[in-house]
Amino acid sequence: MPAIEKAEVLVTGAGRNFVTLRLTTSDGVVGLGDATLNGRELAVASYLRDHLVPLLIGRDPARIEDTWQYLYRGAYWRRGPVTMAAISAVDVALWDIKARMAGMPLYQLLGGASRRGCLAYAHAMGRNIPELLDSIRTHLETGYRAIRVQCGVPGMESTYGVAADGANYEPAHQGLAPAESTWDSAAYLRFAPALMEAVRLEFGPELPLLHDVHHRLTPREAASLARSLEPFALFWLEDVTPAEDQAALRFVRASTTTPLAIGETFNSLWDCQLLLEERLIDFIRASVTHAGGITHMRRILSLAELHGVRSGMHGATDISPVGLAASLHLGLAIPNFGIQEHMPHSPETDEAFPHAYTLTDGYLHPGDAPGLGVTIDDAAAGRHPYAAAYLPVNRLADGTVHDW
Ligand code: EZ4
Ligand code: CO
Repeated sequence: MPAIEKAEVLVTGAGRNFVTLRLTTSDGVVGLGDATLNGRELAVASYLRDHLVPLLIGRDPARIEDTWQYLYRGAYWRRGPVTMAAISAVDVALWDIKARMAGMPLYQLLGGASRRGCLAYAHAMGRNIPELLDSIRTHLETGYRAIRVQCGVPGMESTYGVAADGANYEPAHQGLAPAESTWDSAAYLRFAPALMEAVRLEFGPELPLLHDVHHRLTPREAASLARSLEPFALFWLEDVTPAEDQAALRFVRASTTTPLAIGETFNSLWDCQLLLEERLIDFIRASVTHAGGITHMRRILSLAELHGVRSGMHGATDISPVGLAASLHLGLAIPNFGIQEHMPHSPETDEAFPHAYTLTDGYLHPGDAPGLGVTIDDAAAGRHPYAAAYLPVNRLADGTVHDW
């Protein structure tokens, strides 16, 4: 029986901070798992190094389900983003090993391809409407077929999803404390319908449009926004309310026909159980990286399928190429795939994580290399050390801390 012989926790700042688990078996088979938790990276690195790695050495890499149960139930302390990111990394690395041993791309072990590729959506943004329209045009020229639109709000200095300098948007900022931003729900609610109207006028009714509210509204405000956007027929409206309050979406759901997506911060089935069982959402945003790996995400997506909810896995740059590849293998195989978020990684990140996945005509495909199809280039990763970085903290005009 082969055994897990080596377990390395690799921390790099290649393009941004990433934590990767690399398992090596006694047969020399290597598997990778993404353990990146944006702004709290070293907590997961420690959880892995100090608590999981000692338990992994000598275990049978073939026993994926048993290892998952051992690490989840066996800890007594269940769930939480740090624990679940660590378990996810172990789980994905074991699936990578199993698929490499089988000589197959992982999606083959998950039931084979259910589609030609995973429809991706790009992030378009502008500090104002003309800049946003240009950004949408550029992304359509690149081949994307679905676009998330985020725009600066008149009267607000900055907002989620829009780079202050018009460059690529990256929400985490290097430094020893978070940057702070100011938020005004009323200004945003006044502006949002005009924004979507301008986009529809320019690009017509067919282009799938997405928008991320990023957890900032009350249920009443969210319902009002979702209703005001109905004429513009969004593909989805994301994270309208703070995600830990599942029951808040009952009122929003009952108030509007705008499709709803939520869940990028979820880390277990229990975070979305009510949403799925009561059919309060259309798309579940949970990711392989943060919600327990392939093993647990399959359960989430199976429950979602039962209730007519489709996948919309989180795919921002803080999901590493290892995490994105895992999402693509799963997304290609499941029956209820919806869409995959795609925020291209920087050249430094791509160089550190050579990968087989491709983007063609707006569709991502995991490729046909055995396993996940991703490796880590130690030299390239090693050239960029970890540097502390945080997601911003949001405040209202009077200084009250608000959801970011
Ligand atoms: O704020 O990935 O839909 N995408 C998002 C992202 C998240 C970051 C958090 O780490 O909301 O921009
Ligand atoms: Co989001």
